[in-house]
Amino acid sequence: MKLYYSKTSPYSRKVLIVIYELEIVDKIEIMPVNPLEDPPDLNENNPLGKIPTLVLSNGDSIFDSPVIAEYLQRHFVNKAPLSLESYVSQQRLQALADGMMDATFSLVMELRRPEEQRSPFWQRRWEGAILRSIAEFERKYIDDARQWHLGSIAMACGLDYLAFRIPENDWKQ
Ligand SMILES: N[C@@H](CCC(=O)N[C@@H](CS)C(=O)NCC(=O)O)C(=O)O
Repeated sequence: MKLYYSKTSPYSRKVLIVIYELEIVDKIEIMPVNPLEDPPDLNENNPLGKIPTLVLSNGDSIFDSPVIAEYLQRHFVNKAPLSLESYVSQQRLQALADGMMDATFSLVMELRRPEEQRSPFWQRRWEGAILRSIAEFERKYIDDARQWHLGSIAMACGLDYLAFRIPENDWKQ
């Protein structure tokens, strides 16, 4: 299997942590790419041109990161299924964390544009989504932070990405 990946992508990082947690790092070839350079082999495997993208040995490709993470867990580990409530709770946390990554990524890209091309409306919306997500992590998911599952891994990656890209947010406060 081959994983298109970048060190600075929080979604790729989430998948890489799952790979380490499952102890399958020797089964996956990690292919560092910059999706913004439009690498043709990435685009062939994922029409969206996004990372992470996983390519299986039969040539099939899998995206996006929640689907890859679930595929790896189910393919490599034969665990008893979670109750519906636990599954939905973990998936909800992952969706919230991924959404916070989306808002952070969009904000970072917006801040790289010349000032006169930026949209104050969208900046405010993304900042609002980030702040509300952090509040929800603290209010609802603080106990999840003490156990490893897909939701808590996503939460850790989202918060660390925010600290990396927008340090002035200072979420630890
Ligand atoms: N929902 C996707 C998001 C993936 C994503 O947006 N990745 C970014 C890198 S952090 C990317 O490849 N961006 C390229 C682009 O937007 O063209 C996932 O969870 O995998």
